[in-house]
Order: sequence, then structure tokens, then C-alpha cells
Amino acid sequence: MAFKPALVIVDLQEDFCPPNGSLAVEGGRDIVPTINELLSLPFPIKVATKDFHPQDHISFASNHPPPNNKPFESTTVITNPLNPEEKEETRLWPDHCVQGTKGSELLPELDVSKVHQIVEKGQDKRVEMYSAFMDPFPTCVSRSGLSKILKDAGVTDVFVVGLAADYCVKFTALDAKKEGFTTWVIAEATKAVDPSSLSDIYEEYATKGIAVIGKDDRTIRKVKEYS
Ligand code: VGL
Ligand code: ZN
Repeated sequence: MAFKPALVIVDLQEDFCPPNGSLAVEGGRDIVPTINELLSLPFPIKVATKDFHPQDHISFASNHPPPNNKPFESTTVITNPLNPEEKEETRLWPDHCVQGTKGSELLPELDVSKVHQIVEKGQDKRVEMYSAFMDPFPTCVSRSGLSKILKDAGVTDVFVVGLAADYCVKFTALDAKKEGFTTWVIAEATKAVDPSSLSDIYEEYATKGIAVIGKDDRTIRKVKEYS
């Protein structure tokens, strides 16, 4: 059986981490040593993604009128600009990962010298895009190019880590599976905005054939032998 594994590090950026992140995930920085350990393994493809929004992005509460513009609480309904029949309710956030700001930078302690490619996402102000592959609309508005990178390289297996476990990691893993990759989420290399949501998410992974593993899982040992 062919086995060509890719490591996809999702949104390990300042704005998603203490102490200064506008949308800081508790313990977000604590996963870096584990991710650096994974980066030292011979994955033939290692990608880091960046949430990379324009200042007028639709997911920012600040871009909506009161009273329904409370970050973390309010939601908005996004209509697909390419197909008005497609609508999606989505949460509003504090401004985060604005292109060109400190908050959009990858964590400096991440060993980026071992990353082969950086993929930016969320640049289209009209749509929310948690997945590192594409926006959620059936009529797709925005694709990051990640799927093509992985497919052109002949990748069979995608290992997902990073932030946040219940948003961008989740939708990246779901799309990796949809795109036909055998998909693994390395649980201890993720942190959630709302950890209480994880049991439901892991159940969804199970029904969709996505495996949640530890960093010393036998499949990771197989990556160590990859050449
Ligand atoms: C994310 C909320 C908003 C994430 C991105 O990377 O999980 N969460 N934008
Ligand atoms: Zn975002």
C-alpha cells in the first residue's frame, strides 16, 4: 500500500495564542514543542497554513452593526456571493490575523525552517473559511491551493495539527477526508476554543473515518521509517 504522509500545521499564529492574541486559545503555545517534534520527522511534505484576513473580513464582529456584533457571541448569515441560494450561519470574532499585522505571524518558536510551504487562507472578505482547503459553500468561492499541492505531490495521508481544534483543525480534517486523503488528527498537537465541544467532534470524525491519534501512534512510527 502506498504511504506518502503530509503534515499540515493549521493556523499556529500569534492572534490564536496567549499572551497577546486577540482570539487566544488557552494553551495554544503549549503544543509547539510537540509540533516541532513532528516537524523533525521525515514527512515528505510539511505545510503550515495561515488565517490571513483583510481588515474588512465578514467574520469580524467590528464589520457588523450593533446589536448583533458581539465577538464570540453573535452570528451572521453569509450568502454565497456566487449563488444567493446558498447561505451559512457563522460566528463573529474579534479582528484577528489581519494581513500584515503582528497577530497574523506564525509563532516564532515554530521551527519554520522545516516547513516546505506556507498556505494562506481566508483572504476573500466575503466568506468565512475555517478549512485550509476551501470555503464551506457547495458552489465554492475560494480555494487555497492546498489540495492541488498535496495531490500533485502524490500524498496519501494527511496529518492535521494546530489551532483551533474545534474550528480550523476540524474543518481542515473534514475536507482532507472529503478530498480523498486518509486523514489523521494528532489530538495532543491541537487546542480547542471550547474543549467541551471535542467529544462531539471526535464522534463526527469516527463516523466519517477520520482517526484521532497520539503523537507516538504506530502510524507516526511509520512516518519515522519513511524514505
Ligand atoms: C479560526 C476562528 C476564526 C481558527 C480562524 O484558525 O480556528 N478560528 N478564524
Ligand atoms: Zn479567521
